[in-house]
Amino acid sequence: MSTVIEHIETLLVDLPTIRPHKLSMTTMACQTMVIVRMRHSDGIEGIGEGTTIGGLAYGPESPESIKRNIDIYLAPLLVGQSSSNIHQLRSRLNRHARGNMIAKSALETALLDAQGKRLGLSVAELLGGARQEHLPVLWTLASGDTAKDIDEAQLRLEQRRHCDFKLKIGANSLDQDVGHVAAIKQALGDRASVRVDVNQAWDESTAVRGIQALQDAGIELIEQPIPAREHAGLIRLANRFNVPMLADEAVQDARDGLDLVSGGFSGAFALKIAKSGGIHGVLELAHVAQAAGVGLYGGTLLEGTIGTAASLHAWATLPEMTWGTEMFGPLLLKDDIVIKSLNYTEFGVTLPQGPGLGITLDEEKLAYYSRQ
Ligand code: MUC
Ligand code: MG
Repeated sequence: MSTVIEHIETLLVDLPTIRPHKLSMTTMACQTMVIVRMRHSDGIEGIGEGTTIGGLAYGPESPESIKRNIDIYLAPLLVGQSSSNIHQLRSRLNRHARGNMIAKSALETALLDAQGKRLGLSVAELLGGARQEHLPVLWTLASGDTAKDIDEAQLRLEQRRHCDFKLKIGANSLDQDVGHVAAIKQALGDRASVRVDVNQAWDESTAVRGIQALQDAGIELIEQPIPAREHAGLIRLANRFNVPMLADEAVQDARDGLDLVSGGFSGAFALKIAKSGGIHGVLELAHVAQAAGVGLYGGTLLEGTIGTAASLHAWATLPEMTWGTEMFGPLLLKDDIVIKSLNYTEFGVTLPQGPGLGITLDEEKLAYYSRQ
C-alpha cells in the first residue's frame, strides 16, 4: 500500500531578533515562524516553515493567517493523499485554494523533506543535484543608526562572515537616507559591496532623484524602489540608470518574471520560495530569468533555519547566482529551534547534508518558543 499523509500540525514560533531590524514598513524585534510538521503513514515526518515580515506589514499573509489557512483549508486537501507525488499535490492545492503562497511553500517544503528522508536523498538531490555546496550570503544593516551600522559591517568583515551589505531605506526623508547610505559606503570603501532595499517606499520621481544620488555614491544594486505593481515604472528605471534594479515585491512567480522581461526589464530578480509558493515555483521563475539574461539573487523573508535550508537546497541546484544570496535569517535571531544550526563561514553558508532538508528539530526549544 502506498504511503499517505496522515496528519499535519502547525505551530506559531516566536523568536526574538538580536537587535531591532528597521525596514521602510515596520521595525521587527521578533520573528514569527509557522512551523509545519507533516506525519506520513510510513512513520516519516517532514518539516516546513512559512514566514513573513512584520505581521501584515509586508504582504497579504500574516503568521496567524498562514497557520489558520493551513489548518482549515489546505491540510484537509492533503491528509489521506498519497505522499510522494508532489506535483500532483501542488496542483491539488492550487486548484482548490488561491494565493496563500507562503502557506503553500511551507507545505511543499514538508513534502520534499519527507520524500528526501524516505529515499535517503537531500532535497537538492531530489531536484537533480547541487551545483554548489557553499553559497555567498550578504548581511542587512538595518539598526536605524549610521554609526552602529558601520560598526556592525566592520565586525562582519573582520569575522569573514559577510562582505556584501544591504541597507534598508525608505522610512526617512530622501536626503537623510542618501546621507546614511553614502556614509556607510564611504566607511567601507572597496572592501564591501553596498546595496539598498527601498521596499516600495518611493514614487517614481523620488526614485529618479534617489537612484541618481545612490549611483553617484557607488551603490551597486537598487532593490524595489517603487510599488510592486508598477512594472512599467520599474522597467523605465532599469533603462534609465547604469546601476541595476533588483525586482523583489514586483516579481512573485514566473508569470511576473515574464511580464517584466517582455516589457524590457533588465537587472535581477530576488527569488524567494515564500513568494512563489515553494521550491518548484521559484525555480520556474529562476528559469525565466536565466532565459532572459536577468541576474539571479537568492532572497529571504527572514526565515529561520528550516525555511533558509529549504531555500538553500533550491539555490544550490542553480548555476552561480549573479548577486549571491541573503540567506542570513537565522543569524538575525537570538536562538534556534533546531539541533544543529547552519554553518556560516568564509562570507557564505554551507548547504546542509543528509536526507531531506538535513535539519532536525530541537523539541525542547520548539516547545519553549511555541505560542500557547
Ligand atoms: C526584503 O524585502 O528583501 C530581506 C532581507 C531583509 O532584511 O529583509 C528582507 C525582505
Ligand atoms: Mg526586498
